[in-house]
Amino acid sequence: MEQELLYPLTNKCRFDQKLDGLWDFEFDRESQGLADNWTAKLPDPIKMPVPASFNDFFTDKDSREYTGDFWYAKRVFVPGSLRGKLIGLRFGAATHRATVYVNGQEIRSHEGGFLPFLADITSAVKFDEENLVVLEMNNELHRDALPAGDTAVLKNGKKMVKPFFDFYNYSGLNRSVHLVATPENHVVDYTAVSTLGDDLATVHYTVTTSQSVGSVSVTLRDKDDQIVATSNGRTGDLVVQHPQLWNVRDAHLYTLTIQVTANDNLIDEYSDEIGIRTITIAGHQIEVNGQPVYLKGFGRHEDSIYAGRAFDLNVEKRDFELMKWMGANSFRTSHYPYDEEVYRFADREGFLIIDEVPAVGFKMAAASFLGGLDQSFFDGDWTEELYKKHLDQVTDMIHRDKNHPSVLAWSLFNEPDTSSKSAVPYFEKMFAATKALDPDQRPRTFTLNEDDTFDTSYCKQFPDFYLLNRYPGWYHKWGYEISDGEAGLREELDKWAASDIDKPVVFSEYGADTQPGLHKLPSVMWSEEYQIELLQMFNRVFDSYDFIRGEQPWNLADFQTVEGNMRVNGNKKGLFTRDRQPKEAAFYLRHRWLDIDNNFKN
Ligand code: CKX
Repeated sequence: MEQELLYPLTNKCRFDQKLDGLWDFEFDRESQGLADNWTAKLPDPIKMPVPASFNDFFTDKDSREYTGDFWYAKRVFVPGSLRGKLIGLRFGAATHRATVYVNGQEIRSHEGGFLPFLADITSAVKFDEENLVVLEMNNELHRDALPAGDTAVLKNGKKMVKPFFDFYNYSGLNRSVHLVATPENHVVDYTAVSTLGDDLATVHYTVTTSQSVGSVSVTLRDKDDQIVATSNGRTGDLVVQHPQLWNVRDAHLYTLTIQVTANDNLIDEYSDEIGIRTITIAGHQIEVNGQPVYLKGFGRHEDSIYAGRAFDLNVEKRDFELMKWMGANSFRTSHYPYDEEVYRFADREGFLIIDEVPAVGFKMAAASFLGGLDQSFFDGDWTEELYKKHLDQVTDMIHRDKNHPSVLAWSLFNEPDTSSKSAVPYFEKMFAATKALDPDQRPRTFTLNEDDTFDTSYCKQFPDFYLLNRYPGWYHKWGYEISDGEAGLREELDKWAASDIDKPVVFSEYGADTQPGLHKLPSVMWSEEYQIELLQMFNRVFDSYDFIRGEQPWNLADFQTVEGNMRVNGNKKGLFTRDRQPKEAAFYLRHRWLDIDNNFKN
């Protein structure tokens, strides 16, 4: 049960209850909790909302910046009606590592703060009683973990994270916790991949069950709840006549229902919404259902005031409304897989997602946010251990998200150091090991940052299409020199154009930090006018090269970062403020995007 990642639901065979609300919470400054029996009782807890990052609730800096071990606990009533089923706790995201105890019994540990995990608590649970659920957690950063960074010990003995990236290390139970129950013989996973014919589509499915007894039947229903195809068996084809295809900003979903029966008794049932569509890369085109698509959208963060990196349905709803208002059709889950609800929104709204694993900070120079470390990242002796965790998280991300029609591609790294040859073996291994993970064979990619150019990157052979993060006009050639920035950008793009590489290029980051309300004529950096001028510069460049097939400025909204001399209370490159109100540039870009069709350049 522990490797199962299907989204929980309640129906006549299954049970799902969110355990959100106030939990007990306590810092374990001396890492003595285990020795002092905190699994039985936290000695002096405070109340902490779940889901939430703990950091921004505190008014003292030691607590906000706390780095190390910390604990959560909650009493959970498990109804007797669930006897005979497998009982689990599903944690949407425990950042960054957690060990689960139930009634004092250790259940399992998990590392990786942005993907769900299931703890099978069947053997520990007491029915018709309250059960004590306790989590020992840790939010340190290390070079052999994702996302990468260091944990320093200050002279006063306190720990501090030193991320090799700029987003704030928001920690805690950032997504919902679910109490779930499934039949012992149950649907463990399914895959559904479509191929298209002439006014006909075939959904090729596989279903895995926890036991081999029983038979499996699969039904597909349209939005009017009419059955459009049925099939029997653990693998099979669902043939749909006159299919309504899932398309960009024109989503059509079908409900797939899997039933497991034995001797005419229903044993388990699982339903999910799927879309019928194909994704291909053809030359320098990105295609959905065989038609070229130009990406307009954003790099984003799960970030908002008070609750930090917690998933918040209200913020998500607002973000989708903003993206729709802008005329966007896509986004990247920079720099980690987001809450599953985000993908469900995107499935319904017809947005394309570049789904990114938290392989961020794989570059010592990125530590420049805190002073810089000059060494090639992949020369480090930590890469063997890191690789294992990295592959584990790519595997889980693909496992979790593979059935979402909205997922366009997998991003396996953000801005890794590829300008040293020592990156190549790591990339070779990672791209080989992940090749067959996705039954839909979506393209795989990663973002190339400023130092990793056409001339300097040793890893250009790996991606199926390119994501470029480029900052002329901001991190170099800024202000009055922006014209040289444009010239430099064109020089690099001319090289891509003249090469024999024929793959799409998407600009996945570019932008200028902008203080909302700061107006200057003529513009200066940080003013609203300068942000518009920088976007105009990039757009001129995008429109001059046919192989550029998408633009995703950094970022949808301002977000919290580490403190430092490059940031004024966060990264301000948002087109929207942190409280999701537009800067002037949002109106400019909206105008451009409403004028550009989804099939721009064709
Ligand atoms: N790219 C020079 C990664 C993002 C950062 C962005 C920035 C960088 C730029 C790399 O996570 O926020 O500094 O604005």
